[in-house]
Amino acid sequence: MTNHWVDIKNADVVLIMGGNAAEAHPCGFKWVTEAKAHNKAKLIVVDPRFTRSASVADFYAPIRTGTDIIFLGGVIKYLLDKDKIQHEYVRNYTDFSFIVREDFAFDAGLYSGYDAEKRTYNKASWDYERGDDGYVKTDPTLAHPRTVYQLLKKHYSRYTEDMVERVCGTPKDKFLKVCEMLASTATTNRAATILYALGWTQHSIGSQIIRTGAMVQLLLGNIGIAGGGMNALRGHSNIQGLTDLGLMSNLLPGYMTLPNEPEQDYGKYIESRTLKPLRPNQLSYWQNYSKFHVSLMKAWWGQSATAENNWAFDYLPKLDKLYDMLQVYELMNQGKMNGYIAQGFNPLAAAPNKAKLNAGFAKLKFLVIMDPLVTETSEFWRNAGEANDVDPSKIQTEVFRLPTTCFAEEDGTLVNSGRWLQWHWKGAEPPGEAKSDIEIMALIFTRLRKMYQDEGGKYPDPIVNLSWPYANPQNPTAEELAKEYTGRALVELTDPKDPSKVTRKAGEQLAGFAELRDDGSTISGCWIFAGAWGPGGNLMARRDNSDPTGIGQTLNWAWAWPANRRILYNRASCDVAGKPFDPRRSLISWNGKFWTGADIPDFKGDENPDGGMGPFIMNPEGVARFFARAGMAEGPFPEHYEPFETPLGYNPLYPKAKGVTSNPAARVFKDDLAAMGTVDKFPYVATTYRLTEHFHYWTKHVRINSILQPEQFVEIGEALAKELGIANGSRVKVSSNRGYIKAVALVTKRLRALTIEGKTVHHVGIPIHWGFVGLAKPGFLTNTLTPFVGDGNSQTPEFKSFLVQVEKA
Ligand SMILES: Nc1nc2c(c(=O)[nH]1)N[C@H]1C(S)=C(S)[C@@H](COP(=O)(O)OP(=O)(O)OC[C@H]3O[C@@H](n4cnc5c(=O)[nH]c(N)nc54)[C@H](O)[C@@H]3O)O[C@H]1N2
Ligand SMILES: Nc1nc2c(c(=O)[nH]1)N[C@H]1C(S)=C(S)[C@@H](COP(=O)(O)OP(=O)(O)OC[C@H]3O[C@@H](n4cnc5c(=O)[nH]c(N)nc54)[C@H](O)[C@@H]3O)O[C@H]1N2
Ligand SMILES: [Mo]
Repeated sequence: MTNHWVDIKNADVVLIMGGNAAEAHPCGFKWVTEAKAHNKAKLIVVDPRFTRSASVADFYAPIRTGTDIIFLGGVIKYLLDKDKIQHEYVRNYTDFSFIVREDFAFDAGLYSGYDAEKRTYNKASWDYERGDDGYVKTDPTLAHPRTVYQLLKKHYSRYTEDMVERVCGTPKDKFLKVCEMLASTATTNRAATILYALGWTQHSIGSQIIRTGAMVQLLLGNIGIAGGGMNALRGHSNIQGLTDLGLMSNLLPGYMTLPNEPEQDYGKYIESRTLKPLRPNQLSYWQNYSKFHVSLMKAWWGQSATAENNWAFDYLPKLDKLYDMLQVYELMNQGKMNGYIAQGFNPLAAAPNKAKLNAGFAKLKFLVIMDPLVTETSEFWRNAGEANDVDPSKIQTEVFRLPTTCFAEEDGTLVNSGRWLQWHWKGAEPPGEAKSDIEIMALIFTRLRKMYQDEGGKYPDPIVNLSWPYANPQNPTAEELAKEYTGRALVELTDPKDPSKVTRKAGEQLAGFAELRDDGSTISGCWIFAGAWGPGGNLMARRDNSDPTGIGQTLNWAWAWPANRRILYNRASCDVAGKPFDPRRSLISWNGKFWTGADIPDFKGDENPDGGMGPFIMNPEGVARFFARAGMAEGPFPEHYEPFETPLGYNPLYPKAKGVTSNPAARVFKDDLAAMGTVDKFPYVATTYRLTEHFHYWTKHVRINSILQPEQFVEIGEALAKELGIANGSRVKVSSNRGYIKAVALVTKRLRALTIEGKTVHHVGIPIHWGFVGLAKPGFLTNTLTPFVGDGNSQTPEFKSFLVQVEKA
């Protein structure tokens, strides 16, 4: 979230699109209720299903799955045509006036630089034009035909309200009503927030859907203000912490990136990430990359990371390719993996195309499961009587189950969607043989290290030199780890301007990332967390909910990254001179000497507004981007592509063009492309989702949840049920090109047929929670059906839109 849960109460308009907060985030949803009750906020829900969020909305509009870019692109066109944009904001705080290179082009669904063979782009032309001074050229009049503004206007001119109705199936009057409600927040005294989750992410064009939403918010001046923002409602309680700590295959902690294979040179690695300002007087905060990076390497390898060995740069793996989830199961299927560790992860249930997962696991030599529960993955070899089962007598995979504790049985911290690190305390002793994840990993690590010490190996250095300074090496404490990832001084630090002044004693915790250095004198395992455990102690454990300004800025409750800042880009809540656009919900302001207010300024604290520094200090431009440059896999402006399994079979933006029906830069492998189903055999659009009464695949082990939702069902609209002669409560078989499931039919008014390009399209709704272990009635894994294809940027699978056939069972 750019903002945070409590801040939702400040909104005048709430758009829930691509999520179902009332059911998947019922506790957070209370802030929507607060906004409605105390702020007269209007709630809009856009969803293919009439959800519980929709049932309390002021306005609901249906949409076909996977077409949100058409819808939001239509909103962009509406706002530009009707001049419902916040001019001062857009002119000063975005790249509207920037001039794009002459060789940048877009034609019939493809941007310049496409390589059809490799299904990727050479992105060189996706950039701004530079002047002789090295800075980007601009045209403040916006008249130049290659300004971002002109290109944007041209790009979305095709996204008409008729196109929205034809492609999304959203009736025109409903679409226009949503536009009108959003447009009401283009003024400085009104704010809209966008809340989204998997209905936007789980598509082969998911990241670009989210960008389109962000562009709408920028036009309206809704980023950086109270009650505004782009708010990703995250999933598991600590999934935000997972990405923060760099657990994606290509990330290092704090959104730094691993080197790629050609990047063997440390100097060049650092230089390419130390982004120089693209406009005069901009801060471009990533210029501090080396300070964050060296402090990380010192945290990991201590005295073995020295200036002489480039801070142990050789210890870092260099990526030959991305190792995202889809890649890993592809490699497993190719027989290129020996072992796999699933820690707190049930991939057989959670990943797409169960048959492919099963085939992959069957090729492993060993599979390690770290989990408090028995999972489907740990019993993938069991013949549960489903199609695509493996034959246990024919496979060699050895499965090890290591029982772990769960969060309630240990101390630690969880990062919520609002970026708050909240400490929690152990509430119970673990049962049986369970050990904490930390202890299990420490035990594996210390044994591995001993083997390398005793027996040597190809490259033992990164293992034997790993810094492991914990009191009990076999079981580090949460406190020890927290102090390490937040950061401390290794030696006495002095003020660079006045070396006689000691700023930190050796061993003292640091107050924030501004204190990090690239000379090896500081450590921080995750620079964005620096200060969370500061010189004064553990700020994550704070529980003071006082809210001095009444807008939910409880700065003494827990700690938010970065720097305890609650609302990102909050400099943009003020005009150029530093005066709040909306004094009623002021976050910060310039008092003549420094920035101050209800939040921690997202800016240089003493930067005089006269200098012209932009509010988006992480971007080298200093402003927000409509034109994403080379940042995205499929192009600088989001474009609509159909889901890989499309009910149309063509892209309605260019019905005759080849190769642009679905995302030309998606994550997909050859065999999986061949396994896509077509509309002649699989005529209905399926989407998958969760229920309030279950949490994924674990609560089926809990008696009360299994009583609340005992048996697998699929939702079918009344019109389709009638057409197929299916009665409510009867059993149906739902198949895709990859397999089938059988479940009870729930015939409902909540799923209505849509008219798309003149033909009737039905949606089928499939909850995800059933499987073959647990107390609930055994069911089929929903992911038997889903296609093995993902977003080109995040590699998130397309769980939300695929084709199925439905028959009586
Ligand atoms: N009770 C409960 N709560 C949970 C979870 C759980 O398992 N149980 N899981 C947690 C996790 S890990 C996550 S990631 C979150 C997920 O939170 P959500 O994303 O809110 O959960 P989903 O049920 O997947 O809901 C997605 C919604 O998007 C809609 N949708 C599908 N396709 C489209 C589309 O193309 N466009 C639009 N506009 N909408 C679409 C679906 O109809 C559905 O209502 O929930 C978390 N909360
Ligand atoms: N078709 C379809 N597929 C989906 C989705 C969808 O919407 N549709 N949603 C996707 C999403 S958003 C998600 S997040 C995934 C979820 O996929 P998973 O994360 O694989 O699903 P969970 O059942 O939440 O599995 C988490 C496991 O962690 C275990 N666990 C709990 N606490 C601890 C602990 O402290 N330590 C360890 N080691 N284990 C612990 C639980 O017992 C559980 O078995 O599913 C994805 N798959
Ligand atoms: Mo999730």
